[in-house]
Amino acid sequence: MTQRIVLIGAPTDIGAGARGASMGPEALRVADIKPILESHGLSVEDHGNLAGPTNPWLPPVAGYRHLAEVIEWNRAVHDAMLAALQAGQLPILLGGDHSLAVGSISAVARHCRAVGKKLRVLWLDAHADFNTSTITPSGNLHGMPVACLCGHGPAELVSMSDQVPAIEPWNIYQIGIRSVDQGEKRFVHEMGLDVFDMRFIDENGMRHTMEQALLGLDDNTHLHVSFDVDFLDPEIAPGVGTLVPGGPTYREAQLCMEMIADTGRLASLDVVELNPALDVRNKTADLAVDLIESLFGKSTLMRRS
Ligand code: EXY
Ligand code: MN
Ligand code: MN
Ligand code: MN
Repeated sequence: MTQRIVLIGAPTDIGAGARGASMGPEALRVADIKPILESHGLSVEDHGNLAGPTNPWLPPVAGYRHLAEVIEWNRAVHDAMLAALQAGQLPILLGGDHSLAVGSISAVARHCRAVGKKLRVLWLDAHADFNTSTITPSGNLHGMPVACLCGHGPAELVSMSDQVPAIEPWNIYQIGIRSVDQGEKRFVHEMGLDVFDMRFIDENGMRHTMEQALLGLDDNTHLHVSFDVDFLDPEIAPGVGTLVPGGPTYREAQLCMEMIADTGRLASLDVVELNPALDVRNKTADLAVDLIESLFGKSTLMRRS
């Protein structure tokens, strides 16, 4: 059966520390995300952009910046993702900043419980995104979505799925991590998250890393990928708000995507933190689309089965 992909734009930078990720959905469209996926025989529908509050660009209050607006955007994302999943489609969230993963993954988790599927989340990121209001250095909610999904955060975000926590920490595998704040690090260990940081990737290679992260998937697993574009090395992906040196190279990132594609289990995707205001001639958007192509099996065309 042909996978029916739905593109859902969420043009906001409401949870970020720099302005510009609000232009991410359009940059991905300009990079031809739809025709390129269609060229591989996939069916792709573009549902356009969700609407939500503008960014008032205010300082944090009680450890959160723009909490009310982040909640509103996440409700819209949750509802759109859930509707697509219920219609049997494969939703791709075009962010927007990474705070939107709360709504996205809350919907995915809700759907998995409704249909009796196991959920595995691969979190591709330079950051652990595991801060809370008391340990955050910035108040920016894009640094907190994983903690929220694991039950630690503001009530409205923590309870967006049908159950609290929305997901268990052992169902999340973080890959590419290389910037974690002091208190955040302690909390990640306390919660027992599986983190394949850059040190692990340097020592073991991307192949072994992905073999570990994909271990035990079966026919009844829904695989969700949350792809923060700052996962990639800044040398190849300058168009993000939080550049952290020492990320995966082009080939390492390709292999990561190809190995996910090989599982045949990918069922939903977030593409977040692309910041066209900081990009160079849409280079990072083009790269993101190139990697998404691999995620949907581009390279398998070149191999004998
Ligand atoms: N850990 C830092 C903070 O919480 O402010 C930086 C977070 C950046 C989050 C980016 C998008 O993944
Ligand atoms: Mn439709
Ligand atoms: Mn992130
Ligand atoms: Mn990040």
